[in-house]
Amino acid sequence: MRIVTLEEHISFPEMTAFLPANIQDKRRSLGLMQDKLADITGERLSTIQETGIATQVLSVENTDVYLLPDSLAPDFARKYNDLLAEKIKDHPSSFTAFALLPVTTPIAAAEELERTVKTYGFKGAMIRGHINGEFLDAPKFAPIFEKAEQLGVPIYLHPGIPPNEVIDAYYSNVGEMTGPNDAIACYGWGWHSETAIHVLRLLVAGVFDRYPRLKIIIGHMGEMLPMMWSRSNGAFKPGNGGRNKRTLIETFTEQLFITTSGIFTQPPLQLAIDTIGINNIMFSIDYPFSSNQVGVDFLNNLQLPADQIAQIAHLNADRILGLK
Ligand code: GRE
Ligand code: ZN
Repeated sequence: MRIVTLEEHISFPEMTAFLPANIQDKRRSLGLMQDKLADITGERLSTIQETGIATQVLSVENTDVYLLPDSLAPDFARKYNDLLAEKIKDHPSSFTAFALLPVTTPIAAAEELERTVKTYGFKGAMIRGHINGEFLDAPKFAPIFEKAEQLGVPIYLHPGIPPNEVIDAYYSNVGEMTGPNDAIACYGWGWHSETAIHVLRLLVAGVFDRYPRLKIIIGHMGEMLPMMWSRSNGAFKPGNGGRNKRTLIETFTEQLFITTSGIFTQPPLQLAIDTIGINNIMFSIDYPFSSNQVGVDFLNNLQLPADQIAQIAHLNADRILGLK
């Protein structure tokens, strides 16, 4: 069976040299798995071949580009995307990518999206979390959505490290489990609730209505939104204070897509099928934070009809990313 995965991360240490010294000190990477994040043709390629994955879409794991001044961010993103394209060029069927965008300079970000899609065949872009405390519903980010819609490529919204104010208010004074990089703030909970809030902001700000062909992808089995589906649908109904013209269910079933990244049990997948629907769910792993083997074992052991498994494994990704 053809398998495509969409939330697979890279980070190249050689790019750190392009950050000014004062900014290198401000990096807030989780600092995990540097060697695996940098690797393309070693364990990454061998395990995708062993597990029978046809194509992985790679994306940058850090938010260093957010730290740069406007004069440097666009060039840094171009260099990163060029390096990524160079490193995967000998394995065109195994690897493609979501672009890194200089989101703090939205016009340049839109140009970089277009350049990477047209030059390298990248499949869209990944944006990580809030952008220095701002969310993508802020009007200044409109050029990115306009360009994504025009090019017909999705934006993958990945969690990012929380703002300092949130860390102080929510994630401090809990013993060892404290600070910006820990499980409660990030990969155990905080990331996922923040990403759900980010998507709900896009809904109530009317962003999906303004860009009706825009496609947003989120990972981690829908970042808890399927669990809250009917309650949130009632709470955010048109006219209840938001600018959205359509209901949450109408909007998300047309324009929001989720992946299985990092969540490999069937009950939350079944919930996602029963809410956002089988057309909107795509298999992903979250390599190297989850292993290719664990992810593919989950897929191969799913107790679902074969046509649903094919949709999750590749048919939806092929359609949404224009892979075939
Ligand atoms: C992720 O990309 O989802 C991720 C990290 C770091 C730790 C865990 C994790 O970037 O799921
Ligand atoms: Zn991830």
